[in-house]
Amino acid sequence: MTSTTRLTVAQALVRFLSAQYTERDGVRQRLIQATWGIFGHGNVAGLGQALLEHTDEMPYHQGRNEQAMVHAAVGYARQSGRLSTHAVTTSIGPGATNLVTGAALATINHLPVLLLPGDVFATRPADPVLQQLEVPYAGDVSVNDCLRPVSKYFDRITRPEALIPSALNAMRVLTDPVETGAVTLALPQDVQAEAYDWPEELFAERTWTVRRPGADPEELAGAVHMIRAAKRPLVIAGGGVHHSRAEEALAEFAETTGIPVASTQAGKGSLRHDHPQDVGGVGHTGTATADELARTADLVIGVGTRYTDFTTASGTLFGNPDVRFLNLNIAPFDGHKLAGRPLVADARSGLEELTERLRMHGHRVAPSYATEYTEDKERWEQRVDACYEVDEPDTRPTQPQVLGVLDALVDESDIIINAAGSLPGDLHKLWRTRSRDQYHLEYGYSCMGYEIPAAIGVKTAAPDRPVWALVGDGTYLMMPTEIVTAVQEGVAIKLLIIQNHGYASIGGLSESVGGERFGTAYRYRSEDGTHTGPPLPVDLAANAASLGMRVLRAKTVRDLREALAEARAADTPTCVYVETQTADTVSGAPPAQAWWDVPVAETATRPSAVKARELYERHVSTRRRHL
Ligand SMILES: Cc1ncc(C[n+]2csc(CCOP(=O)(O)OP(=O)(O)O)c2C)c(N)n1
Ligand SMILES: [Mg+2]
Repeated sequence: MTSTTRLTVAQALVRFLSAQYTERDGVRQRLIQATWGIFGHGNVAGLGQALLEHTDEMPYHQGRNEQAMVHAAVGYARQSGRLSTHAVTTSIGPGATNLVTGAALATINHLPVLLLPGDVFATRPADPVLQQLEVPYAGDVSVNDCLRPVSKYFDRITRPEALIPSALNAMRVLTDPVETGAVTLALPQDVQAEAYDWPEELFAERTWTVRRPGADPEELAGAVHMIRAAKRPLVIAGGGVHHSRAEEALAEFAETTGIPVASTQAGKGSLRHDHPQDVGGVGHTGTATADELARTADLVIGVGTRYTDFTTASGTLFGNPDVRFLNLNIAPFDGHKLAGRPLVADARSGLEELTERLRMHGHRVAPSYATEYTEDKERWEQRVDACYEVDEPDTRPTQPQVLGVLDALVDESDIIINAAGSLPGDLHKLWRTRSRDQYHLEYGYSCMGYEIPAAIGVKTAAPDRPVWALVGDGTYLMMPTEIVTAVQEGVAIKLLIIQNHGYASIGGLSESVGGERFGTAYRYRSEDGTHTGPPLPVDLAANAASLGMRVLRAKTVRDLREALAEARAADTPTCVYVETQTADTVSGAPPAQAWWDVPVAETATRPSAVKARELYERHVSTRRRHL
């Protein structure tokens, strides 16, 4: 007879989770390292009690906002190479639906996170319970069903024994490099507290191998043939290079073949910025070097990329009439994009196999091609230098100058985190990435507010490294809550707030599409009813200080140098606050080198929109559908 243990569903789940491990390349680690939680109706007596009872096996982190807890878990998972993550438990109702944004972000970015929202009573003794949405036509729907489309696996545990297959499936998906993303186990609160006789084997240590599938021989042979036939090949490195830890394999591939490597936001840092084959960011926020190579490439080799509209300049970037795509991707769905030839494999395995074959053939690009991109790259570097240059250190910096000051301060150990605003574009064009994981941009969901909680997650995974959250004023206001968490736990994140009184990025975009910056400045309403009055007297530095952070205010470039150096050396959570020049205008970085499709009004009375539409139609006419 199998021996059993009598535990509640919540207790069994916590014990089960604390015994799950991942393994890849001979390294084994805990899959669910800790659990974040905000308690309320729906988890306080179930999972809350279980976590209290098992604090030794399952560390608990207290958060302030459910969405932010998911961001922290995602930051931790990304920094851990997707081999370890956190769980997040919430109450029912608003606590649960606050997870939706975080879940979408995790799923889009292929980052594992386990969500454990409380749910309405399975036994329905007194509907509606507090915070229950009643759906008259469907008794089995709760607000947690909002999590279905943003989850890679969803189950509702309406009976204790259903936890067994469901928990195993949840682990399968979290550790599958193709499938991984948000995984949701909705837990009706009566079931959480219900006891059951669990088979002991459920709690035995279990190791999930994170696989590295190699390429199919025919696909590989075809890929080698395509590369050997190409005159102007270009690699586009995406986030899959990092997820697979394929940076060294990519460097070897690039050095062997001389093929230049451009990168997406998620892939930046795949090669160090000073690697001869690194040509920087590609697409709408890319460098002139990479975008010119993309325009003229006859073969684009996508490695671990989803080809978002930023990367393809909304279908207008790849202009060579003969261009073909070869997509090394572990997910067939992405491998087939742009009617490309798929090479379905783990990025590292696939690159190693390609390099070996191409080396056998002694394949290398023409020296003239290498000279061309090397010289172009040198010209772009001079533009970066010009953006960073400071003539008058006693004036307010521009945003690129802020990045220049940070650039001069950091080394390989620093990690910079950002997700939205004008910073992603500036960073993609300008930032000189010094290590494989220095550039932490969340640009799959580009979610304002990701930065601060993600920094806590990253710092938890990399406690000895300086971790910087870079935020605009709009982003800061969206989610400053987790500063309190960093202060409480002594997580010494560094926060850089860039104040420009509103949404500079969207303001610039609005202007370019005939929107006249409508609704994008943080200014008083003027007498004519528009938001064009003076800037608001909001003091974000005082706000951060009120939440417990040490705050350094920098008025000039000179102050900023000192403040950032002091923050870098600090071992408590420290914020640097700086106001940049030219409040409502563009940031001062080089303009976009490629288009991005934001449809402009087809009919309008205001001349700005009419003019913008003309330009829009010209761009649309250059779009290609690759077949
Ligand atoms: C949660 C969320 N809401 C809205 C947006 C759309 N959006 C992108 S950037 C931006 C403005 C960001 O302002 P700020 O952080 O001050 O940066 P700035 O543009 O001034 O550099 C907005 C509203 C978003 N990305 N995320
Ligand atoms: Mg701003």
